[in-house]
Amino acid sequence: PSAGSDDSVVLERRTQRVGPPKMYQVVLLNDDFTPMEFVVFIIQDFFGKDRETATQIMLKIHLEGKGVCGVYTRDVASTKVDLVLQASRQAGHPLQCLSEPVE
Ligand code: NFA
Repeated sequence: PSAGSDDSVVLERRTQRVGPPKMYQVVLLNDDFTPMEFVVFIIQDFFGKDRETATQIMLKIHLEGKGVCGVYTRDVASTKVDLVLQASRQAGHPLQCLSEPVE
């Protein structure tokens, strides 16, 4: 750590990072209340899937309890989670969304 002119602490990476960044999968969880059509809409709009693929993912979540909607770098995954939760609450649905490291 080194002090900047404003005394704020700056952390510098001193090792070279080699290889791809750690990836995070964004997962939707099943619940008894969110309409299937709303989940399909979310998967299409926020994860860029076509209607058929979105429907397959929604049904997997419905039947198995959870399903991966996409895999992204940490910040993008975190933003997807925030946007999905915001849209779901705004629509009055309890849909749960989270991100977790791949592997
Ligand atoms: N289980 C919900 C229903 O029967 C549908 C659903 C699917 C909800 C996937 C959340 C995630 N209406």
